[in-house]
Amino acid sequence: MQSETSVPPEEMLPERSKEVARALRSVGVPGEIREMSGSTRTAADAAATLGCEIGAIVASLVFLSADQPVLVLASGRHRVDTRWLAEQLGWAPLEQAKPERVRRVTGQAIGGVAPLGHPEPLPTLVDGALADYPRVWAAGGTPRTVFPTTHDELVRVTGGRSLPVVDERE
Ligand code: 5CA
Repeated sequence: MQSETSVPPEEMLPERSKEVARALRSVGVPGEIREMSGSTRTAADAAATLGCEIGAIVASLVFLSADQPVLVLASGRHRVDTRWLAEQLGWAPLEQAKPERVRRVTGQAIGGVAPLGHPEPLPTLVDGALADYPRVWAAGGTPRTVFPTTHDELVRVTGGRSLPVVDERE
């Protein structure tokens, strides 16, 4: 449960998470990375481990549009409507990046991809639905690490664009 999560000193974190912690600090984010005893590999795992709503989990998903990577920070309650989203943006179709490509562009493995702390910043889209929650949880670089944040903070630290990722008229 959230109340039981302890914030370890940064040097105790896994190597991948230290990079995320440094990136967070460099943009002035107060939330600290926690290493959980349970899995946070998927949004469902993270919600169960943290004891929060699945919608308050941030899935950090890498897609390719015309082979260019783009990071979509989606609420765990949404399955990104790639066709609709690409149409809204006037972009070439979006396809999900394969695991090797995800690792190359983020330096992190699927299940632990964080919104930042990547070798090069990625163009980022932020699901507006994350604003429904006063606090959301994003991965901290590994499948057991998370940090608390907000929709607005994610937009700020990624230089991202907030928009719906599913057609909400449906
Ligand atoms: N640690 C949690 C958030 S705290 C997390 O990473 N959740 S996630 O939803 O962003 O990560 C799992 C996502 O990885 C899945 O939703 C799926 O979109 C993606 N994924 C899983 N397997 C593959 C795969 N083989 N290729 C590409 N993407 C995949």
